[in-house]
Amino acid sequence: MKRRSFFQILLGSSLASRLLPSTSRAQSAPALATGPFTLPPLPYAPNALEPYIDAETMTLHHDKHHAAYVINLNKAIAPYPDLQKKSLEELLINLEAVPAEIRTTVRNNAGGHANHSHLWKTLSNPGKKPEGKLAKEIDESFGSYENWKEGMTKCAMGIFGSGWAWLARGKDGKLFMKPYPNQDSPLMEGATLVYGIDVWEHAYYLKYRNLRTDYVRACLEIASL
Ligand code: MN3
Repeated sequence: MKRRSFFQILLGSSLASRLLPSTSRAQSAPALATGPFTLPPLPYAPNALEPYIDAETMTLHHDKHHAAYVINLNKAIAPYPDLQKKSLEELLINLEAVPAEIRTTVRNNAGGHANHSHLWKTLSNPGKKPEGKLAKEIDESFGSYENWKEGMTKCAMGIFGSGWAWLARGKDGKLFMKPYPNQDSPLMEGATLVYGIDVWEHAYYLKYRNLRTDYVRACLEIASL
């Protein structure tokens, strides 16, 4: 077969449609854009946190897992224009206002979107210890930054299955550490997020396998409060 005729056949085949860029595919790909919520870009390259977090895990975690929370949240609220006007905080603090048939979906996916959006912004390599007021508050609340890290490790290691350990600021203005199951978020209690450790296996299993403690300690090394 001559080269030219091979390409003519290829171009007419479904294989070609998968290999070649297509306008219609490019337009249909970002399902993310079909709702009020969008996936924030990672604020650094996927390998920026190595060796603590490997590039493959970071890419999958952001581009697939976080993206799925955004897509599923947009899908769930698509039939509800009133919900589309709400912020993540507004949705999560008043889940009773969300229709029962989508309440769990909104809880999981709005929580997932909020938790991950905050997480990416609070990681850097090397990590950045808190300064000023927050540093003082951590010392006052937990004794020292090192004590806080130990507390977060215990909190994260006490979670059975998937969830998060959060440092958050309660409505009373005080810092607290607390474990949350699944994608539940301190935002559900009207607290604000300070620093979270994602202990879902998708966050570490490629690199750390079953060694959750090593992963949790790595997260605390790259914490950027
Ligand atoms: Mn995650």
